[in-house]
Amino acid sequence: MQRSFHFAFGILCVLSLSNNSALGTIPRPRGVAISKTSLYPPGEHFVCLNGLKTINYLQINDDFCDCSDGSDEPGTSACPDGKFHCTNAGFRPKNIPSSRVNDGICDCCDASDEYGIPDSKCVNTCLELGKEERQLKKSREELAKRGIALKAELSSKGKTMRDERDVRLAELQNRKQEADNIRIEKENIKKRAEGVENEALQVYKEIQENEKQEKTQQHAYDNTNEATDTFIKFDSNQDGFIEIAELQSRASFDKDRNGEVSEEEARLFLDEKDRVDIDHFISICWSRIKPYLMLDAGLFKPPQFDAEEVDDQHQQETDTDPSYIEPSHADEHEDEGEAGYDPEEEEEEEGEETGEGAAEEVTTSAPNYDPETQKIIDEANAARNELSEAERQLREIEQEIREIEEQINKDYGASDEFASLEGQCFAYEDREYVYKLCPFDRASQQPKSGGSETRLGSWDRWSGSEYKYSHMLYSNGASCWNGPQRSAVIQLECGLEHKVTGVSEPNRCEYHYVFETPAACENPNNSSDDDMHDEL
Ligand code: MAN
Repeated sequence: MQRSFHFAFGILCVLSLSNNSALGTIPRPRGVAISKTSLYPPGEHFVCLNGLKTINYLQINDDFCDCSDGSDEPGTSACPDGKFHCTNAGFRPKNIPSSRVNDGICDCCDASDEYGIPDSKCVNTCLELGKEERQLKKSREELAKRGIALKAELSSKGKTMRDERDVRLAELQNRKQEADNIRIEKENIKKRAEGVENEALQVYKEIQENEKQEKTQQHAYDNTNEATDTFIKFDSNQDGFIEIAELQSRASFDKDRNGEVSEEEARLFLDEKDRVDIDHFISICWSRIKPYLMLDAGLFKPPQFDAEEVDDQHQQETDTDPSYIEPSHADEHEDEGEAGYDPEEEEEEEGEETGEGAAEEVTTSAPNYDPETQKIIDEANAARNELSEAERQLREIEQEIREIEEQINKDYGASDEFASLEGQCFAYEDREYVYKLCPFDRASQQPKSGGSETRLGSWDRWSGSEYKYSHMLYSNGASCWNGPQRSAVIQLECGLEHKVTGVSEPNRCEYHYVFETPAACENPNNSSDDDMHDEL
């Protein structure tokens, strides 16, 4: 455009918006905010706001960019990066990029940005918008007012809960001290009672030990006799040796149950020898042979234990009984295609030191105590029980202390306004799921079509960035298929009752709840408002 045209346009623009001067106020060029009027003092010259250039006053808004900061064209789109200010009287003022001036699109509610378009459809809607906004603001304020009253009740409830917890904690700490004293006393009583008991039982222990030894010896003797009798029975040619052939005639040694006792099978029972004499038979071979004879005679039935019992049993049995066969070994060998037990493993584990052959566990029954000893035992038992009870009571108190301390240290909001939400759960249903929020505990999701609840997260922390108590974070939820663990952010909004008003999953396995509660109500004056008040 020609400079002369710009100049004429400038006069038009400046004058056309200088109606304020008629009212006796300073004229304000188009697109300049009221607050910045003084930066455009009427006169012959205008100094660009960055101070880099002085131009003729009439060059303001002449649709030609003179100032490098665009300050000479606040009301046209001539300068790149220029700003146009809509006064929007009755609503909120607004700055728009000056490129939008006269572009045919209504950006300002007072239509001032489209002043150069003759048939512009833009009409001034600022009064209606202002009215709507004032109504909205009013209802927000009313909500906040009522909400804040409810929040005050919640805070006082929270404070009462905190006070009660403090009182309870102090009480529990006293009770813990008492309980600990009782425990120490009971422990001393128990120690004394057990000292007396040990002394009284000493004589019985010796008797029992002797009985056990006698029984063990008798058992070993019987076992040796049995081994000797068997040797004589098996030694059919009576040459003082048991040979392979003599075992081959006995079906008991058909380990693989194929109808015949192979030379290899027989040799296994003879300690891999061709023949054995009676001493070798008793000391080595008998412990292998006896279980097979017992099995055949139906005298030995593998007992049924659970795994733990088997372990204990095995320990006991192997300690005392070299011939003990662990039942599970039968299964192992069956897996390998063998039909019966193979005691060899046991023998290897147990060593071959047993000269007595297979011996059974020797047990002794509990002795009949004389009345005085029985009384001492009963007293020791009572002391033991009382100590256990005292320990149990102490543990219970300690557990409650831990729980209360955890609650006392929990952050329930700036004035404990969220405290009473703990222990409650709030549900929200969408098309597919029922979502649950149990504040300070967890967030979860359950399909409506059935199926179990999925944990979306456990209470982690307050996570609001501007105001800490505006958001809650629940993390470490159930792992997402091929993804991270689920987590949920709860956005808190002011409302007159506690309720979840929406749940979404903005990213896979990341959930967003909106939860309304009076505890989130704040005084609206605290929230920052725009610079609109003077123009409303
Ligand atoms: C389930 C729900 C969904 C989630 C998928 C991820 O279907 O927990 O919310 O997106 O698992 O595999």
